[in-house]
Amino acid sequence: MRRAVCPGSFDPVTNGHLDIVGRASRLFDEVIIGVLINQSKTGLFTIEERIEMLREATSSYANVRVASFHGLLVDFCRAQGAAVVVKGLRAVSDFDYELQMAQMNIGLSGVETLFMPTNPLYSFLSSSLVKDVVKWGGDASAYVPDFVGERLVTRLKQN
Ligand code: COD
Repeated sequence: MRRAVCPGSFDPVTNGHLDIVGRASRLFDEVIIGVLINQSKTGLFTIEERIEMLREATSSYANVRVASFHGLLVDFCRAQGAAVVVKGLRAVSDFDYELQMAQMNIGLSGVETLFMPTNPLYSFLSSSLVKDVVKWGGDASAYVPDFVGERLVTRLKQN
């Protein structure tokens, strides 16, 4: 079975993430979304909340599942039986760092990284920007699923 991992923070999931996951799901038998547990960084949403949103947003894909991981991405890939990491590339600015990580990952374990060009609709989109837009009352409905937008409004009102 050809399995791929789409890793990230997903705080929260955006339409840019979902575009990459959807395209990867057509190329691989199974796609595992890996949510990084980063103990040194507090997110807006807990890991459980991010997973819940990802599961809801990808429920129409029969071959996509969601799991969390900590430590090295390559160890997570090995545990999941995945030989490929799929990453979206937004701009040249993403490339430098992504290339370093991809080369380190292949050196560590032989796990390959496949880069997918972002959909131009989402080339400027990140979870951080969406949080900023919603925080200041802007309309992010083109960039996240409706239910994610609602959760953002509720959470940012509380903060
Ligand atoms: N369009 C297309 N793709 C996008 C978009 C967009 N608008 N936004 C995000 N993406 C893709 C990118 O591929 C990105 O890598 C991924 O989605 C996740 O994005 P984020 O912002 O949720 O997550 P990041 O960038 O914080 O995640 C970083 C990782 C968790 C992937 C990385 O830190 C990692 O692999 N950590 C594991 C630790 C490790 O193994 N370290 C050694 C590596 S050498």
